[in-house]
Amino acid sequence: MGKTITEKILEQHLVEGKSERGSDISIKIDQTLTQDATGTMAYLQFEAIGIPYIQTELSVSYVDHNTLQTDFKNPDDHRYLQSIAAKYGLYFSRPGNGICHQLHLERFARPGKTLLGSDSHTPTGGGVGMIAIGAGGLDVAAAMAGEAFYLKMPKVVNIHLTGKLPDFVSAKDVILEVLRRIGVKGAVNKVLEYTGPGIKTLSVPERGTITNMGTETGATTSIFPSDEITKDFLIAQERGEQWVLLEADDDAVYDETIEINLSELVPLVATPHSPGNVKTVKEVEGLKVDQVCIGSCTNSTLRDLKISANILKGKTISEYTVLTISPGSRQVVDHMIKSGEMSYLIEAGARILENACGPCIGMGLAPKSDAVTLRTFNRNFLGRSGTKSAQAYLVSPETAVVSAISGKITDPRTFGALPKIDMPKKFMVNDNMIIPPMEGKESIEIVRGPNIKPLPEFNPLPDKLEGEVLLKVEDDITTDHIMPAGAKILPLRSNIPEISKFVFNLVDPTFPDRSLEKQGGFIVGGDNYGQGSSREHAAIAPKYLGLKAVIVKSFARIHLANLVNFGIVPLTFENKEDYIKVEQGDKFQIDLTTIESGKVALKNLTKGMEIQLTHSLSETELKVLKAGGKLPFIKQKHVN
Ligand code: MIC
Ligand code: SF4
Repeated sequence: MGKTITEKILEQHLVEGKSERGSDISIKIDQTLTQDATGTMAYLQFEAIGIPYIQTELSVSYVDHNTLQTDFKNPDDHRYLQSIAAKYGLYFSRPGNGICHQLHLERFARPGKTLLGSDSHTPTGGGVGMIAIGAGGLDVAAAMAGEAFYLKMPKVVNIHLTGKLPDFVSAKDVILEVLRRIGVKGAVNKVLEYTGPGIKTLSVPERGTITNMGTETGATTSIFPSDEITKDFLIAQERGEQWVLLEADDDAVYDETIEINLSELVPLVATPHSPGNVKTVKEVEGLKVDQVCIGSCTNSTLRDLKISANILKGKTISEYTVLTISPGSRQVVDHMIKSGEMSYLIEAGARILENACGPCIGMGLAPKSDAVTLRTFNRNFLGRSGTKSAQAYLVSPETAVVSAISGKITDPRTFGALPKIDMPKKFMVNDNMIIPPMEGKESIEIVRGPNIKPLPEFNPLPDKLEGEVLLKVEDDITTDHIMPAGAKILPLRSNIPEISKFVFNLVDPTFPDRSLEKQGGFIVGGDNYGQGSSREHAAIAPKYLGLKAVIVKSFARIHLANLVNFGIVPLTFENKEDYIKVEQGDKFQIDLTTIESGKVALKNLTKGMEIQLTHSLSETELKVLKAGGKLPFIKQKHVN
């Protein structure tokens, strides 16, 4: 029987388990990446594991999230990360160099390899035919220490592309079409694998846009084949020798197939406040736009900036609209400057920002009150822009710039002829802002600023959990709800006591105090709890406040793993209808002695009823939970 690309790579990297859909497996990780907002915690954990040198083929520490330096905290963290990289043998990408996923695709992603990144958009690497997975920082720290990565053998969905994108319709519209069809929980424990003649019309950066935002479907990852187009991209990045051919067999068996004819696609938009609320641009056309932001790891490639610049050439943006550009990397900027195209952006009135995440994560350039903000980004969750009353819409660069000119949401196909852009045969490669692993590492001292607080320690799991339902929430709660980001909170990522004061800040700001006062308790939620970011702070900080278990209809993959990693019990209602039988303030008693059987009884003492709970935890995950989390679990292993 033929194999999918996903199976080929996973089987080559299999450490434990069987290559059967749904079974628990572990795989060897070749490469890791971290960014600064998750990296500080990941490296504190790596230090705690106590391994003298990284065990991966390649690990890179990027700085791209916390680049707004309003005080000492972020620059102190950057120094810490640089000293860690030097001591433990990592590449260090300096602040200003660009966004981790864009840079990794340009400089390090390799077909056929596995990559684990402490950022949910790590699947961008799937654009060159690698299995690139987002995970919590502790899982990445463990991978750097040589531990295998545990996951469920995913189902593989064939996204079969035919045709060719019409003018003014681009890669972003492809992934928005996927989201329109399957929604934000349509691909949990699945890999989206792209096949068909249509893929030959998509360059690697365009493929990267699609695999990047595949994260918003809940997918474990997304992947394209490694073909001649991949080869040309790697040659253009002076990495031609790293190319290998990697395609699915003709008789590969997929669990599902989604047919997309690229020729039939139209400009699409994700409306507030979910990437899954997809409409055609035509449906929302005419809405006045206050802010347009081009950038983020989804759409900040040279292709995206070139098309934006050439549409804007000789025009001026609307007097009511602010336009920001945050380029993906220095390579992109270098090309734009040398070709003269950067001037088109500047002359049109764009505000050029740093090569970093920037407004995507509310790090500056928050929109005005009640603003309509049109973004080429991948997430439009409530409040993420930094302004709670703002309405964020996600679109392609083409729709974004045409709308910036008109000052209202505009179907870009009304613009006229699509300007032609020339892509270089060779990229301007300059790695002088990536510091390679150094010699003489033993003598290197780790530099810690006062904002870096030691890791909190947690106890092994007891047999019985007792407490109150501290919060009851709906479906699709994101990690941005649980542990918000933005310019004020992100600098506290290496300080758990401080950051925990902001848990559920947008939902119920009384949560941290109530939780501490009651000595912890439970959260009850709906479907897809914890979707979005990989930030393990959405588990560590609530754990610090005393959270014992989360009981929901269903979980998003990365958050579920993060809960286990920090000893919070993730349970689901056996019967989803039981969700309505529980209220905030109810007193619970949960008996964990039967957890190995897959079932757990919940006594609702307030309502005087028993509710059956269940879970999907593997044997290893149960052991991790019992040890009180992954760090004590790994330490135990190294001692034994
Ligand atoms: C995001 O886009 O939400 C982030 C910020 O990149 C996160 C990581 C983090 O919270 O640090 C992600 O996507 O994993
Ligand atoms: Fe950065 Fe935004 Fe990409 Fe997250 S989604 S890595 S914040 S650019």
